[in-house]
Amino acid sequence: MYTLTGLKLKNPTILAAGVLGTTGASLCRVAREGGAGAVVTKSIGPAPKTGHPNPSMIELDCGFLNAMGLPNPSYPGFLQELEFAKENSDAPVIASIFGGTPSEFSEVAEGLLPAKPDAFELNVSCPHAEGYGAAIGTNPCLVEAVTAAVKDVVNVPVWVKLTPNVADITCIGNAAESGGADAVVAINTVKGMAIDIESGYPVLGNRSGGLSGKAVKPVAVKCVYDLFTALEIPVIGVGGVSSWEDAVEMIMAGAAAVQVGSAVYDRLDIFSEIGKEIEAFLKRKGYSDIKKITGLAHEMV
Ligand code: RRO
Repeated sequence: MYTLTGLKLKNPTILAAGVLGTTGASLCRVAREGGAGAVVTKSIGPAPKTGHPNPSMIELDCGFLNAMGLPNPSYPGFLQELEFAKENSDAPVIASIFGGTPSEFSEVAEGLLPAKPDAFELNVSCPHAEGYGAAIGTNPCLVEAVTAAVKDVVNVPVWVKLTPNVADITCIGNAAESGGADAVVAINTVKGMAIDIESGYPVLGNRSGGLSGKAVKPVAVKCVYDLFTALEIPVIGVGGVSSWEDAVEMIMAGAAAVQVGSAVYDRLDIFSEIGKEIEAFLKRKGYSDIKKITGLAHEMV
């Protein structure tokens, strides 16, 4: 068992917010069949949202480019799904939420409380969500205010998911910590674009979007490395993790736990596989537990 912000996890590998977090059934499946240590929902907001026009997700050689556009049924529309996930998952269920103001964030958090999520993840970092996401997450004052507003109304852990699309992610991490965050999650997707050269059209319906998958792993590792030094609270690493070696790299940069997003579309049991292989690695190297390698790269001078 691993402990993260007071939650007990069977392994340190967590489903990242995304499409598989859209229903209670899919969340449970990732927890039970996939062996995830915890699962995070798709981001839920104050009002129903259809999202950006198709195509909203494309696969590139180096990862996925998406501009889903925060599609969600709103917090009243998601409550039953969250209740189902909570009743049937064998792992903690984290509610990812978004809003356009601190009071919208606290409204959504309060609205989901009846389903008893184990923690909240505040999405202040979607790169293509006018008025939401990075519009908040690139402004330290807003990040602090949003975090404090949610901390005021809930008594479960609050994680804040950060954008890499800033000059210095540690300023934003510091703001989340000042607002009372229990952990930060780094990183959301990296701004990107693809153009079809036959027609000249941008491929995504929204023209631009966010890049995830293998290409972003070095960006995520550097963000986690910097946040580990700057903050007292745990850093949860996410971005391009598709193997146990990637997970260990993220942990050595300073991650207390790791989220997996894009790679789950290849195989659901990636969570149990990475969890098992991390244990085997620790044993082989003679480390008693994961804490012994968390941030290890910082000691190598
Ligand atoms: O729904 C999305 O388009 C989306 C979200 Br909420 C996010 O946080 N990150 C992303 O790349 N896409």
